[in-house]
Amino acid sequence: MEVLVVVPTYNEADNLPRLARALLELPLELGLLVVDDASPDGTGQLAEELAARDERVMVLHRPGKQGLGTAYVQGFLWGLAHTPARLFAQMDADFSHNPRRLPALVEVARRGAVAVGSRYIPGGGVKNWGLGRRLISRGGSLYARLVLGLPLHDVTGGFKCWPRRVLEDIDLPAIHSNGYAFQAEMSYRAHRRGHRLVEVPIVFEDRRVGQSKMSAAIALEALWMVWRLRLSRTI
Ligand SMILES: Nc1nc2c(ncn2[C@@H]2O[C@H](COP(=O)(O)OP(=O)(O)OP(=O)(O)O)[C@@H](O)[C@H]2O)c(=O)[nH]1
Ligand SMILES: [Mg+2]
Repeated sequence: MEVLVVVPTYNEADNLPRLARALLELPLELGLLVVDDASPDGTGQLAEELAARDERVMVLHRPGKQGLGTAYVQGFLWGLAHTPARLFAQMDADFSHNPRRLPALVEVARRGAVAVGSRYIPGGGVKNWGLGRRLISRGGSLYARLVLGLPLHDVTGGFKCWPRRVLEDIDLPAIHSNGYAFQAEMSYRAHRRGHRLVEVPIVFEDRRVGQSKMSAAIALEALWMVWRLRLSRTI
């Protein structure tokens, strides 16, 4: 296995089997690690069925919804300890991240850089987002880029591919942020440790029209989290 793809799931029964198929058909030597938080819709059971049918699929079950950040941290730590993968990818289960873009991310990570899927460079974009959400997301990334000095135009995206040695170097167990701040914190840690970050254009597709978890409270929290990262003495 060259690449371990870590996919956190919470109520993704409609998406997970299709996503697994799309990933396993790619011309990559990959493993798929599903990190499920006891999804009430039975996603965890579906993941077990996929794992029974294909040895490339693995499942971590957690007892309840604990957030996407800790799911990734646990998934990466498990993969580092239990697989020989040289690269570790992360992506959403809901097809917001097109599995067909994974090879492009892998290609960059093979050369030693952290590959960061980016909506805000030429060739990238978003579908199904209104102007308000676009402005908040783009503005938030610009703000975080300036405060943190990150060489990224998309700081909150979650479609990335990591070389093993970078994950081993950024003190994963020390990460406690969840949500949008988690994506920024991972990239910031890698950047601070001197690793190269390279953006790869992706088109992000929202699964739902209208319904967004983005709120004024989340946006304000993100503004503060960026400064918490910047002022941290241990990163
Ligand atoms: N294990 C785990 N996975 C989660 C949790 N929250 C979200 N996820 C998964 O993380 C990925 C991204 O979450 P989404 O809910 O799609 O987040 P989003 O794209 O900001 O919001 P949506 O508009 O609902 O798509 C998906 O694969 C989710 O199933 C969680 O608490 N635990
Ligand atoms: Mg989503």
